[in-house]
Amino acid sequence: MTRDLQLLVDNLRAGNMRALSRVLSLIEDGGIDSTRCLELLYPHTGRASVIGITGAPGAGKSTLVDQLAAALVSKNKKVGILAVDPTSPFTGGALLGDRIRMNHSAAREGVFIRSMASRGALGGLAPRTAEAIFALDAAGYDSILVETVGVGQGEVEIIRTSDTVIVVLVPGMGDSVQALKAGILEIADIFTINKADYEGAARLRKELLSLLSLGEKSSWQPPIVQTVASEGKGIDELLAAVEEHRKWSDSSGAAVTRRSQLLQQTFERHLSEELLCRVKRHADEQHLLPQIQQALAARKQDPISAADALIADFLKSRDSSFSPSPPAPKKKRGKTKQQDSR
Ligand SMILES: Nc1nc2c(ncn2[C@@H]2O[C@H](COP(=O)(O)OP(=O)(O)O)[C@@H](O)[C@H]2O)c(=O)[nH]1
Ligand SMILES: [Mg+2]
Repeated sequence: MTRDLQLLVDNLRAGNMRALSRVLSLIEDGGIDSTRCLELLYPHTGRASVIGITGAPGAGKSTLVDQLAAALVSKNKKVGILAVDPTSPFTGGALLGDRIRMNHSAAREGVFIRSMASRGALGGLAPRTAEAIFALDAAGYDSILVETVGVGQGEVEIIRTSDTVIVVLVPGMGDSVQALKAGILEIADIFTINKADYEGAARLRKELLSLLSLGEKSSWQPPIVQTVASEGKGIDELLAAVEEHRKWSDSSGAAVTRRSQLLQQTFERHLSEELLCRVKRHADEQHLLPQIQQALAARKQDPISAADALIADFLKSRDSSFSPSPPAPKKKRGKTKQQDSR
């Protein structure tokens, strides 16, 4: 299996898009193959520049992404697109819409598009965006564009995977106030007022400037770029702002800090996901859950001590299975290392 994965990663590195798709599926599924793949990919990462595009549904993110991709391709960049849309898990209409809207990109050489379903709605797991970025990075994509809908904590987390975050606002939608609420203002490196062909672009710009003047002062002041994505207007200015931000990040040290924070965050996320998964599996295998649920329902035990007791039980079972000279096996606890590893 390991040799197969090595071959898969070699093919991905050689530019085979099918291998890249397969690796992304493994990553989305999680599990041991995903872990092994990431291990093989990781030494080849750290080169790509990641641009996050966030904003309300319908703001024109996909249209912008398509235009940005086209502009980057014309500068001989290899472009990868990750569309993370929590409002359209698996078969949602918006997903299909995105595919159609971005089909210019799909047809363009050097552009790879992947839609990632947010697992938020289904299982509470954040989509493995950071890991997917590793795969595209190792596959030699110079620029990776990540599109997400800017609502909720999950998306803020996704957008932190980016070197530069573009927040897309639209005139006449009361966006500036909404943005402030969702904490989006804080994460914006660049603002785009898209649909600048609509009335109210100048007013939105003014509102935004006054909101920004209230915020913390930093050596980077987010520029505000006006675009009409559907007509390809303002795209060069937007890319110039991205380039400016990259230069500032590199020279100020912000880029290094942000990337190491991302690695730390990915480490912690995996740690908690993996531990939760293992403890739950243990509870399942030992048929502990009905008992716990009953005790909780009858208010015989509080939820905190129930969780602590389960963790203690899990750790005890691990101790006996990992101990170099295990004590006499307990009944129904004859767990082996193999059973427990993913
Ligand atoms: N008038 C106008 N329409 C736009 C502009 N940009 C995008 N659109 C349209 O807005 C709609 C939503 O765009 P889309 O890219 O799917 O938005 P997303 O949900 O943020 O990804 C589409 O019908 C686009 O053609 C723009 O700058 N001006
Ligand atoms: Mg979209």
